[in-house]
Amino acid sequence: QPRKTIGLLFGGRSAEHEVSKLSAANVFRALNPERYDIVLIGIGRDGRWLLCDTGNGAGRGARSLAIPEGAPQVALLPGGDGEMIVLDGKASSRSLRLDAIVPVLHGPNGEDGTVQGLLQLANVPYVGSGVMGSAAGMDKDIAKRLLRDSGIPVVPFLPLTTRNRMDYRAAVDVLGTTDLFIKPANMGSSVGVSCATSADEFARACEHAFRYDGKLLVERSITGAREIECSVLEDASGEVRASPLGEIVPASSHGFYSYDAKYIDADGALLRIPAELSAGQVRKIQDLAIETFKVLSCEGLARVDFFVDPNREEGLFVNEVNTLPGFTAISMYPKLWEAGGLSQQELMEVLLGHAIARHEHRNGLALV
Ligand code: G1L
Repeated sequence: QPRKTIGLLFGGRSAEHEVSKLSAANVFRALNPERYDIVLIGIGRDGRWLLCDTGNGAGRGARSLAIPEGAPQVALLPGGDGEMIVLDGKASSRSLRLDAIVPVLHGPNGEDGTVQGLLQLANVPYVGSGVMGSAAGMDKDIAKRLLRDSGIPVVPFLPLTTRNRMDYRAAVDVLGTTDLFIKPANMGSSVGVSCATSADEFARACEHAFRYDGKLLVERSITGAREIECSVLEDASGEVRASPLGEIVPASSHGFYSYDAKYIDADGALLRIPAELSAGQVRKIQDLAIETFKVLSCEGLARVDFFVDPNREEGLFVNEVNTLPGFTAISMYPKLWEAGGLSQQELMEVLLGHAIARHEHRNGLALV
């Protein structure tokens, strides 16, 4: 097979700029150097796309990727089939062709469909969900409505907007508990999240969360539930598979006990792989993960997170979906696939195969 040129798109204006540079370094390591030339495209904090390296492998093996100040600016052209213009100076430019792009970007303008729309217009293959799946996965209100509508269990919730506020009493009446969880609708870690057990706390929690988003979710607080995660992967033929399951055991509940330091994440939580569950529960959760992936129009990859309440009859809920999950060497998504027998290199092979097959399929569809 001929070598392919793969663009890694990372950095960005989000608060997760540094996480993106770490994840991109790991994606770089996971791409087989025998098969791929890698073009590093860093998005600066000001939002400009800069050409950081063009395929001779500088940066491979680095812990994090750098975005040098003076790097030349680049642009993808609409309908350009992966052709990228490099602006070397005021009067000179050259072009470079990419066979596919891997977006390694977090949150707004990264995994919410905006960058995917740009890549779509450029007509270049890219890894992961398209505009619809990315946008639906990013907005917890939209995601939960779609899941609820399909009969997939989600924790009862209420959307709140600056135009449509609600007081504590009304929320308690609808949700049926006095313990409420308040979070911004557009996810990106756990910023802006708090809980409330009184009208005062509720007002403060909403005010706080509204600093991050014009739309909030109020949820029934689920206490004592286990957090179980499943990695989902779609191949070039469109087959969707679920990985073995993992459990996130928060630092507060595993104490100082850890049987393997490799499975402690950045927050001190223990990743237990495989999660200790019955074969029946595993099957049920894997099936729900695949169903969730399809209902939300996800493509390529997603991590689906669950709450499992062992003390309740109907205690299984989909909590959230990540269309670009954490991807450092110790992140749950690649770890779960390793447990399922797929190395990171094989994983990237499948994802790029999917990106290119989807691109060919779309270009073969009848235009209306
Ligand atoms: F390369 C993959 F597999 F497509 C890939 C790319 C990016 C997997 C996961 C991610 N994740 C992210 O970009 C991030 C949101 C964790 C970066 Cl901050």
